[in-house]
Amino acid sequence: RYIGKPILRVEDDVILRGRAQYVDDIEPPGVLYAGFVRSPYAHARVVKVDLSDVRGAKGVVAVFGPELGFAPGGKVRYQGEAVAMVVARDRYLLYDALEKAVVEYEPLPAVLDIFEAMKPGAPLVDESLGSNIASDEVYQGGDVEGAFREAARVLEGRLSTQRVIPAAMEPRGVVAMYDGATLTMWSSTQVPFDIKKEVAKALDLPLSSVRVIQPYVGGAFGSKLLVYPEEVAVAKAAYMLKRTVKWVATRSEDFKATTHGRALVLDYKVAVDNGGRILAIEGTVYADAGAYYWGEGLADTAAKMLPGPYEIRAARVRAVSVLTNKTPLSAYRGAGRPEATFFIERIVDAVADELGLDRIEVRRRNLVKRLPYTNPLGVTYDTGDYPAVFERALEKLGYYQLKRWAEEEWKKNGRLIGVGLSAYVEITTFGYEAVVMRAERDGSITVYTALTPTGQGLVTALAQVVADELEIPIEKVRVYWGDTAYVPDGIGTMGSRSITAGGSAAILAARKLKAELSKAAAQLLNCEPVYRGGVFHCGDRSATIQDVVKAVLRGDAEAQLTVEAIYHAESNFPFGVHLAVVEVDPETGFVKPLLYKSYDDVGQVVNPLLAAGQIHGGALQGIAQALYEEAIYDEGGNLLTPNLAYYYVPTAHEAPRFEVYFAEEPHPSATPIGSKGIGEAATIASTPAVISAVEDAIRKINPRARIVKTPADPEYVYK
Ligand code: MCN
Ligand code: MO
Repeated sequence: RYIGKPILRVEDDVILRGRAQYVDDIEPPGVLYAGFVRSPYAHARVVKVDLSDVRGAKGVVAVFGPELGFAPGGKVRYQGEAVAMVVARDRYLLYDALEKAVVEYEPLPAVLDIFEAMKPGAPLVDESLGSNIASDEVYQGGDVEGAFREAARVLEGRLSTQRVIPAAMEPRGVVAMYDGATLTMWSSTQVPFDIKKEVAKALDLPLSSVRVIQPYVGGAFGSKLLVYPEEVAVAKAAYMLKRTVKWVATRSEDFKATTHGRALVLDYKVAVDNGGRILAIEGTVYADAGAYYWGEGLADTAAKMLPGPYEIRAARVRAVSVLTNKTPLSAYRGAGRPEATFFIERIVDAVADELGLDRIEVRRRNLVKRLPYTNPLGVTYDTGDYPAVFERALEKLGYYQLKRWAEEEWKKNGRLIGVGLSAYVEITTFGYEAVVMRAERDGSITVYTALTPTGQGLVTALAQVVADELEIPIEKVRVYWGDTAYVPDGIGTMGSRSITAGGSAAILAARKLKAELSKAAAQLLNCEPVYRGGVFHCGDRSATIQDVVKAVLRGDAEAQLTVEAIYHAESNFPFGVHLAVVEVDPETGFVKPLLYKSYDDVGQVVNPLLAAGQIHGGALQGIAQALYEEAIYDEGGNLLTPNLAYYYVPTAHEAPRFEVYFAEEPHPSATPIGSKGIGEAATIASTPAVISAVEDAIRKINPRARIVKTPADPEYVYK
């Protein structure tokens, strides 16, 4: 069996030798380069777009203005919004030509703060809405008023998470080629099927004549799961010019033109009894949605997951998404769950402190005791045993030993070391996923998946799953992804759904293929064969997959050697406990993460090496969220962190030491594969664990310190 083993990534040979093709490596002969004229203003009326000098500039092939749908409503709503597109035969000439665009703007007052944006008379980002509130929903359940009446204590406060920039190593980019019959696109995306549908609609082409390929992608983190205006515009240009057109964002362009993440704020009130039991929670989650409401439901997800893994019997949480003159907000690794987890974990720590109880003990008292469990906002957590996993995690992570060690270091050496812990429950997996599988004449198996890996190692994981199901060596399985020509439809890689939804589809396809091969083998061997280890047996006679395929292809049998399976997945809910150890420099407030440990129950672990990799990368992103990453705007809406010189993305150097554990007795999901997602778990659990650790450290010198926002950067920690 391959499932459960730390198989090395089959992707890496290609990637590490520099042979993987990313969008910008795709250079068809005669390719033209597209670039965008972007607004320097965060909010302005577009009075006039004069592109005559651009049209006359050297190397320019075509110029597209507002007619292509840029600056809808005649105004720009965030710095970096496109107002025109230029296509040139050379990249350098393109950037020279872009500077020749003359756009006359009438600047409008920009609104940057969500609370300002909600005030009557605030400048409107979208006049057609009549206010800056793009969405406003209330989620509730249980007797909230009763719980507050009964409460021994009521705690309230505001918690906020900063806006961050996903900053994938590879910026977005797209190539579109039109040969008069087929429009073929390559995009650095998570959603080739969505692009295909939207482009076909925009150009009024049949779906069958649009093909979208997702080549290797250097990271996405949720920021490539929308169909972006540039993708449609480049497709239109290629179609109109009957040429090949490429656009690849520069880093600073990507920082403004690709969606940002987080930026949620919670105002809360909790009702607690004297034993630290949380009876009810009431509050509002606000999202700083940016200039367009693209990241639908982020505040809503955070609201619905706010109770976390705790049995809180009543809740009323409002979710409000507020437009501002910033880059639109959308999914970023965890998309609502990191914020919900940060909020509830901060609240639980506050309850413990307020009542003078141990933070662990308060968690213990509040954890959901029996699964499945429906939280007061209607979300049903599927499987698990939170109390047992929690206790086992405490042991494995060595929480109390580390606390003692930190205390000794403080007493003996004056070191400010803090230990923090977080527990989380999150939602992973949704929707359908498709797999096409073919048995080849040499007995090997070709698998086409609609998943869209961007670094997770899914080619390896799917090969493990298929090799196990067909009982054949993994070398006989080849997995292809990211081409709408080979799979009818699919959703893609997001929501930590891939191995659970796509792996389950692969299991169903392998079973179908086995059944078809078995039918053919029965004809060939003249009996009902038994399948074992890739071979059909009838007494002492046998036929390999290869024999059967050859027979079928010779016309000896009627069988389907290409099968297709679609799996519709229900969501599942991983649970885990993460721990962080940090050291604070009392002179500067600088925080150094020393150690990070995790214990997760994600059902069946398919490949512990891949899963651990997800913890490392995810935790590092969450640590940066806790300590330093931040998209900063000035009051005019200028992005002051427009590139990697000003925006701090963590590197290996900033990483702590990791110890990653998975539950010895996992609780599987109700899917053929039994896994739950791990792709976002550490991004979700790490921020609150790190913040709790920083607070633990600084309390040694300031017992009343309380961290209520991220990032806890040196300036904030020092205060
Ligand atoms: N895995 C496993 N056992 C499990 C669950 C997962 O071995 N029980 C393995 C899988 O085989 C896969 C990896 O862990 O190799 C992640 O699987 P899964 O949890 O199904 O998540 P997805 O593959 O759907 O990945 C999406 C997830 C999301 S939503 C974001 S955002 C994110 C993330 O993955 N973006 C990433 N991790 C990323 N990692 C990289 N390198 N780049 C990104 O852009
Ligand atoms: Mo994601």
